[in-house]
Amino acid sequence: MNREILFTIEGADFDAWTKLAREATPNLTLIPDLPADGTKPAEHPGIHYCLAWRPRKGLYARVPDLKVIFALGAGIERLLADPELPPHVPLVKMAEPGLTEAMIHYVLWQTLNHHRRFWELEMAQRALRWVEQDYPAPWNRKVGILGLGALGEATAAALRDFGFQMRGWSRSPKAIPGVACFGGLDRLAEFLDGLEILICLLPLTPETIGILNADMFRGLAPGAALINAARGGHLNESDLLPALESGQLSAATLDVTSVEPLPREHPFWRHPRIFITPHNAAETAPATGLLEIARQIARFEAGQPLEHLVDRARGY
Ligand code: NDP
Ligand code: OXD
Repeated sequence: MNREILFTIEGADFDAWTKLAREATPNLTLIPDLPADGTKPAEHPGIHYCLAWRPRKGLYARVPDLKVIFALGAGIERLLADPELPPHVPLVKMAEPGLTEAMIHYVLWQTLNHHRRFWELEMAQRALRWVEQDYPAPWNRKVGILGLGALGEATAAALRDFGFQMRGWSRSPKAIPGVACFGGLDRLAEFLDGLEILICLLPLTPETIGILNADMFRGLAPGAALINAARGGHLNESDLLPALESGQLSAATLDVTSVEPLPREHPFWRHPRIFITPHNAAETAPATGLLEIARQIARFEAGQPLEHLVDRARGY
């Protein structure tokens, strides 16, 4: 099998990707969508697969034989919102070991930051203060993850292995050894009750927009910490500063914000207990991402169902 994939990723180094594709698998050839000389975009008859991230005007009309769209990342809300997205072409979200591992590392880093209040030690150093700190054992720390998909489940398992007392919430019920799982809206309050660190790894859909809000914060343990590594739209941003001021939340880590890059004048930048990272919690690793696409194409061509297929009605 040798398959051509239309490469439509803006800002990516096409030659570097091509080299990685060659190293990762001999079975894929990347085809650039836009001519390097800036001339009129080409038509791509006979190409069945494309790798996409941000919507590109007029793209799909130029790929008349398209059979599957592979998203470069896991969060596909922008691709879904594209009015030109062909309704009958399957859209597959990315789930691959490099992306998952990076997310585990990010969430572990920040979970430890909040669990041990390492951020307080950094502040103490800046103020030349020698402080004493107490902290519970990880198995006495209640940590919960909203979203138990490709990323949430692996992250919950990793934090469990670090000893944390783990809970997870998803739309449908799940069973993950050593993680208390709660399925559906009716079990949300039970999931939240007494949580000390809340992590968001949900997709952004009409049902999850603004889910991180004052109501949710009130359901947590007083002084809980928030880690949002999903999408800025999950957080009702006007609820965050009051929650930090009242002590309902002790601190928050935001990898994502409603406007990115976060404008320089935004108060979140300067808040001593808000930790901002520039939407870099996890990225698809090109080599393993391409291998995953090759695997999915092999399944598809053998008549097996695609995995991580986006359900357009649900929005993820
Ligand atoms: P998946 O689609 O695999 O999993 C989504 C999870 O969320 C599933 O467990 C699903 O439940 C649950 N869910 C969806 N809607 C609801 C709802 N209304 N109520 C309860 N649970 C719900 O996604 P991934 O794990 O691959 O990725 C999650 C998100 O992480 C992405 O959509 C993206 O926004 C974000 N992300 C952020 C990155 C960053 O760098 N900051 C990098 C990569 C991803 P069920 O299992 O029942 O379907
Ligand atoms: C993703 C992302 O969704 O990088 O994969 O944000």
